[in-house]
Amino acid sequence: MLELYHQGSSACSAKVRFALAEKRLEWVSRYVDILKGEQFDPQFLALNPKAVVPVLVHGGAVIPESTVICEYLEDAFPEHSIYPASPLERARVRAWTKAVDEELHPACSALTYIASHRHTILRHGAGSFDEFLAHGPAEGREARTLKWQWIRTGFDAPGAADKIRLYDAYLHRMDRDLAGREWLVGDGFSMADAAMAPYLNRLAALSMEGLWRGGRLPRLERWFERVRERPAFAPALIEWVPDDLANEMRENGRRSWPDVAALLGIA
Ligand SMILES: N[C@@H](CCC(=O)N[C@@H](CS)C(=O)NCC(=O)O)C(=O)O
Repeated sequence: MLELYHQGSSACSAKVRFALAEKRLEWVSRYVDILKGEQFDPQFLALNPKAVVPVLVHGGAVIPESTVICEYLEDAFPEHSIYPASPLERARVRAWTKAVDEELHPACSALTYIASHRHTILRHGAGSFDEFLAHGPAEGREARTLKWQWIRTGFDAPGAADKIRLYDAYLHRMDRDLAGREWLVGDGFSMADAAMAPYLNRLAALSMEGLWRGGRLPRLERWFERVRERPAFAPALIEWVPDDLANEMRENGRRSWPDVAALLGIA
């Protein structure tokens, strides 16, 4: 049995759900509400001391890290492959997934917390976050401290503007790489597309499609339309987000858009 510890709006969780759906694999949901602090429950910390989702449990074996999980799924269930066959194209897919893990995901966390999640967490009462920052394990501490600054101070947090510029730089890079092609690597949909899709979807969920619409990044706009048309897209990326959270992200994002647009010089 495949069990996935995940959360609706988490981009890393969405990536794994997308891979599972494209590979037509059945899985059991273990929902962890990270906006209410459920990632700090001792049972979850025993699975992942970093206190982040997703975590896959397969036959009792615990596998953290979204990219590692997707590679594991491909190795363990080669049918309906989402990695290209050629070594060079596989390397190109990995270059995208590495960039997501190292740069794009932290930039996305910053924007999401600053533009929306901070309001949700502060409304729920930030007690468990405070407590966990004081007593949590060393693993993941740096990321938690940063997150706390985003929650407390929003756009004024140190480095926030650089993270938003970095996010935008990735959108430009995708648009450039999509010149003359439909998918990011090779001739067909691959894990590179599955890895990037949640980050476009996040911006759409935050009412920030102006980052690519209106002729700004037309190849990226068409790519995202193709991704959205895939049967796996809505079940994996849309339907797990609770309605109240989706509404909150849309409205909070709309209010934050003028700050983001001004920062990036979008009229
Ligand atoms: N490198 C990890 C990052 C995981 C991560 O940052 N997960 C976020 C959601 S996308 C999380 O659980 N955050 C918990 C929190 O905000 O406290 C992966 O790819 O799985």
